[in-house]
This record gives sequence, C-alpha cells and structure tokens, in this order.
Amino acid sequence: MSQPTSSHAYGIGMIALLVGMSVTIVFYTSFYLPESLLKPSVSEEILHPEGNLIINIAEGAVTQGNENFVPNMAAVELEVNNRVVWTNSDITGHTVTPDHRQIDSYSGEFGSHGVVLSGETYEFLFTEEQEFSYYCIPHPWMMGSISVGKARF
Ligand SMILES: [Cu+2]
Repeated sequence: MSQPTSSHAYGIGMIALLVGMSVTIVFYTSFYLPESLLKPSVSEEILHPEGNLIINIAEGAVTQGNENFVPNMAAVELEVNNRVVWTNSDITGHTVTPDHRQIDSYSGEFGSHGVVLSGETYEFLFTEEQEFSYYCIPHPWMMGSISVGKARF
C-alpha cells in the first residue's frame, strides 16, 4: 500500500529536480552567459591606471564668476589617469552632470547620483576614448569638459 505512494512521490521529486535543472541551464545560457560575454574586455592597465586625475570643485564655486571645476578642460590618458575623481572643496553641494547622456561601455552611465556634498567625491573610470562636456545642475554656469584619449608616449 505504501510502496506505490512513495515511488510516486519519488517520481514527482525526480521530475521537479529535472525541471529545476533545465530552468537553471536555460537561464544560464540565455541570460547569464550573453550578459557576461557582452561586458567588454578591458585591459588590466586601463582597469588599474597608474594614477587618478583629480578635478577640484573649488571653494567658492557656488558663486558665478569664480573658478569651479579645476581643471575645467581635463585631458585624460588611458592607462595613465583614466580614473577621474571630482572632489568637492566648496561649502555647498554640486553635481557632475553630462550635457548629453554619456555612457562608457564598461563603467556605464556617467554622472553623479544627485549632489556631491561638501567634502565628498565622485569618481568614474573611463575605459575608452570619448569627449564630452558636463555642468552642475543647480549652478549651470559651472562647466567642464573631459577628453579621454590613448596614452601619449
Ligand atoms: Cu554647483
């Protein structure tokens, strides 16, 4: 009496296991694999550049006419200083916002998430050549540009 019930339960268990495994395989091959293959391969030298490029958000940047992003036209060299760090030395918060949507295929969308508070930083790793300008949303006269190129040597 109990024999057929337990073998039935065993059968259902096996089917559930097989279904679970095939779902996992389908998920892995159709979602996970393509996603990981899509991620561009970036050289170690670019992932770990020799140094950072620091852009200072100068004290007093909040006032129109004062220096704000320093340097405001930054030349970034891949493998040298392609990690850029904006440091807010002002007493108010500022944003680092591209004029137009700017995407690095490795690091994703460029721009600070909201305001960079006084004393805080925003950093971004550039992995490919690109050129664009950016500004600060609350103080649109604050403008800068970034030009990322290959190392010059
Ligand atoms: Cu600002």
